Amino acid sequence: MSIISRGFRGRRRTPEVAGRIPPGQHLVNDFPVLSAGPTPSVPLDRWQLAVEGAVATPRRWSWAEFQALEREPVTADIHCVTTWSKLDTHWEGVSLDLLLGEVDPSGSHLLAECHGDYTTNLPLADVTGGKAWVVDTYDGAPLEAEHGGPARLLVPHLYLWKSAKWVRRLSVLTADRPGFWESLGYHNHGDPWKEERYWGD
Ligand SMILES: Nc1nc2c(c(=O)[nH]1)N[C@H]1C(S)=C(S)[C@@H](COP(=O)(O)O)O[C@H]1N2
Ligand SMILES: [Mo]
Repeated sequence: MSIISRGFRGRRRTPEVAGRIPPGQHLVNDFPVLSAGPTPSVPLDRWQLAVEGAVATPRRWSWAEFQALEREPVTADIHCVTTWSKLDTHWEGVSLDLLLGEVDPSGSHLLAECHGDYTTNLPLADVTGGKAWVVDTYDGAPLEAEHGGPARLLVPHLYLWKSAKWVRRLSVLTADRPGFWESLGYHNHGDPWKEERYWGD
């Protein structure tokens, strides 16, 4: 038993695991909290998700309406620019393919806006095709407020600052516009496999 657990917790990684850790990242087992400001408290009876901007038919969902949308389980590896990565995280939520399909977007980019004024920008190509969700469940339980509950964006193929917590509006843009960290020197795109950490990377 002790031999098994020592081997399991040891520093050596199987090639399978090692191949899932982007350059400059290390594995963590806990789930660090990174927020630029205080955790907002968002009562569910006032919660809304708006998808609007350069779209044919802007939409808003109440919490009850959002719960009635088709949901997907998501298992994903997540990577924070501060160098921690976490493998096989389990979430549940609504695909951005579904949400954007409801509004008929005509733009090229998305700006995610949050309670607490955080924003982040993404090309539409990075949030369509099964790559992004608005999630409200982590590990089978309602998403904790410090991790973005009631609901957050999840875009696991990009550094985690793109996964906006406490999301309230997804605005389709006809031109790119840097968000909070992108205006402060973080890379505009944020692909962990290319180490797109800061402007100029
Ligand atoms: N609204 C909002 N979303 C946010 C942030 C934030 O400060 N505010 N921080 C980002 C950063 S830098 C990271 S690494 C992740 C952290 O998510 P976690 O706290 O659930 O680990 O959330 C991202 N989403
Ligand atoms: Mo971050």
